[in-house]
Amino acid sequence: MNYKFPADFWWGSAISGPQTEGTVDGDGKGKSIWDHWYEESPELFFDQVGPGETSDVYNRYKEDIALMKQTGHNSLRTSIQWSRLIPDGSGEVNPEAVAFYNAYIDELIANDIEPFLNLYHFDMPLALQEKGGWESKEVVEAYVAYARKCFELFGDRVNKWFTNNEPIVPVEGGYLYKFHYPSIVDMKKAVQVAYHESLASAKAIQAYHEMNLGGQIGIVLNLTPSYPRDENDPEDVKAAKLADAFFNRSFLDPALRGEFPEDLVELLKELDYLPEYTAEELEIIKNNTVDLLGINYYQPRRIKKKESTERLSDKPMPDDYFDNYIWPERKMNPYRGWEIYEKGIYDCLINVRDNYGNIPCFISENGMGVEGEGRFINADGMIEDDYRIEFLKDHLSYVHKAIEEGCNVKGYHMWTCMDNWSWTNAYKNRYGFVSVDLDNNKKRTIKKSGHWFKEVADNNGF
Ligand code: BGP
Repeated sequence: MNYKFPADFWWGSAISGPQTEGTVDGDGKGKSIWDHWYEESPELFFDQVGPGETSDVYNRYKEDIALMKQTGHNSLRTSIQWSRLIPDGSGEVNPEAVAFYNAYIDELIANDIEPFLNLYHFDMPLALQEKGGWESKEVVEAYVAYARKCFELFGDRVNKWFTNNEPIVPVEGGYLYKFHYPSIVDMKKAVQVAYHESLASAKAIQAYHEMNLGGQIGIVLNLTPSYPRDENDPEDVKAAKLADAFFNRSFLDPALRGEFPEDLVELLKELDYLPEYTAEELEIIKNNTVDLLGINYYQPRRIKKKESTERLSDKPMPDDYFDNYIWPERKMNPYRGWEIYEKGIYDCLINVRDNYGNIPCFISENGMGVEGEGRFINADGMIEDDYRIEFLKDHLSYVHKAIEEGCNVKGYHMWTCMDNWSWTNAYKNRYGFVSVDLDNNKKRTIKKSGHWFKEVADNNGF
């Protein structure tokens, strides 16, 4: 064996409530922004199926947990749907949701799969979006009450909590580049939203620690290491540093150090885009950093100084400060169109080791989306995804290298367990260890990578 991992390494995958549960008529779930957006504007999604049509874990969780077991999981991250547990976002708890999450958690534990629970995965309850969503302080307070409720209900058995998955994405998608609801372009609001997400996360951490439940609480950040075109060109380097501030340090610094990056704050001040904040809130952020960091890594950013005159908006945008460029040596995922750069995962881990106190972390998402994966089905009905096995080996070997060099890495979760519904792409890109046949009652079949992963987990290495 070439790569042996530390004892008790977390092997598994990540999923999210909104992408897997499905809507069940009469189960009391309220609407999230995604339910609403698909209903309101189906044309934006080319009439693809919406979040009601996910893989139906709500009804099939026992079968799916058995598949997790068969694919080597000793841990799984999923999220609670806020709009399922508290249909209006604040107020009454839905007893059917409590029964469902209790049964789901208990089934995971009975199968020796440790549940990691995330509180927010892009799914703002519609009733709260109508009050401004993350733009509003009232919503921050509603989120903290919801977080407390989750700790109270499930904190006796769940010991790994996450306040938010990829908080930069609702900022980018909802307020800058129009791929999430409310789909507007307004950097001042984007900054307020980002600030409130950090504040909400710190307040949830504070609440969790005050409750003394004995587990750990962290955040999941998607990190995109930003590489300058020319390391010897100070302007390229400056542009890459700013892209890093916008998209990585904007959340890494408050979550891990309790403060916001100085260069970003300076720039926002110049633009008159600082959010509304109080000294007391900054103190809460300062004193309530995470116990644990989840890193989602898919692809890097390749950055050069601003050369184009093209502007995405009349108002300031992050893109006014840098251009993206195509690295001539880049390797592309031929089945989806993202760059694959396995060394990026190592660079993320080294960054946490060197600049963020080497706090415990794990890879909380990493994976390869493939369009048209059906073409790789063999005569026995199994998808032979050798490309995914190669992808995993390449990334895991870099995770291993980081561990050997002293990084405090506790586990690796792939995105994702079963092929699932995704925000704007529905079922187009398949990521799972297990395929889901949409034409045959969503029949699940383990892919070759799922069998491979089981061996890796059983041997704690490969
Ligand atoms: C991450 C999200 C996931 C998932 C994944 C794959 O950013 O946390 O929810 O969707 O990306 O992306 P996509 O489904 O768009 O290919």
